[in-house]
Amino acid sequence: MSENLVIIPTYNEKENIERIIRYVFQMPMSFDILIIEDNSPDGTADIVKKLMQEFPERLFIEERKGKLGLGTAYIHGFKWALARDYKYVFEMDADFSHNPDDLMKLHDACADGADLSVGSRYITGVNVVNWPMGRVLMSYYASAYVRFVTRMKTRDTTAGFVCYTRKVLETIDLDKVKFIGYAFQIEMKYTAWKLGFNIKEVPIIFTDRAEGTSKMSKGIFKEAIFGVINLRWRGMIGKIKPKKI
Ligand SMILES: Nc1nc2c(ncn2[C@@H]2O[C@H](COP(=O)(O)OP(=O)(O)OP(=O)(O)O)[C@@H](O)[C@H]2O)c(=O)[nH]1
Ligand SMILES: [Mg+2]
Repeated sequence: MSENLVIIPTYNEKENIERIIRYVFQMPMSFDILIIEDNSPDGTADIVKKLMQEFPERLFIEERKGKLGLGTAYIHGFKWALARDYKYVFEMDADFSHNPDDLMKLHDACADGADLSVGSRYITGVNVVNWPMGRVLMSYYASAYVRFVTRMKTRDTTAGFVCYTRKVLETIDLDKVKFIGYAFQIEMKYTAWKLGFNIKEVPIIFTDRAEGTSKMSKGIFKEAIFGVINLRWRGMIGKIKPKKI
């Protein structure tokens, strides 16, 4: 068993899943992979299960009944990781928007003392490749809006390329995490920050997916816009507390 676990949620990623799994397993640092599969109609799960025979004890799958959203997929994965001995737990998309090589940078930031490291698109300008300008601007201003409302210093608050040290996931009350889309990413970072953990941003280049289709929806934006105000409110009235043991 590696001390690193990469959680990859998937919904219809048959074009990407095998390639990304093989890529991670040939990297110089050792990572286990857990796929959280939401019963993709395109047969993503079958591809993973076949690869599991080739990579026993390194590749795992958790299958859920249907598309239940990114946030709950990660919560499921975090609990799975905590039930085992992993020290560093990563979030990564299946679609190569996140360059797997950057997993090592995220790992090193935590090994050097960060409680949580974030692969950030907005440290040195805007590092996004192939997104339409409208989406770049929206994401950039969304991040500014989140910083304004929450007072957090993290620049890329909606980032989904993250390394959590075990301590952070043990301290956050995972059953109280509410949101499922981009707001989930903001909520996790805000909660960690409120609980006193230190967050280190590592610059990455984000590339739009080349294969497969987007699962983004309007509901996810709405959740983020109102969710941020709700988060700040919960933070102000002292509702964000560590998990009771
Ligand atoms: N298990 C699970 N995975 C999901 C769900 N929604 C999205 N994903 C996965 O989460 C990751 C990010 O989703 P994307 O569709 O790439 O979302 P995005 O990056 O905002 O949008 P695009 O890059 O434009 O497609 C991918 O690996 C998806 O397969 C879901 O409901 N359940
Ligand atoms: Mg994507």
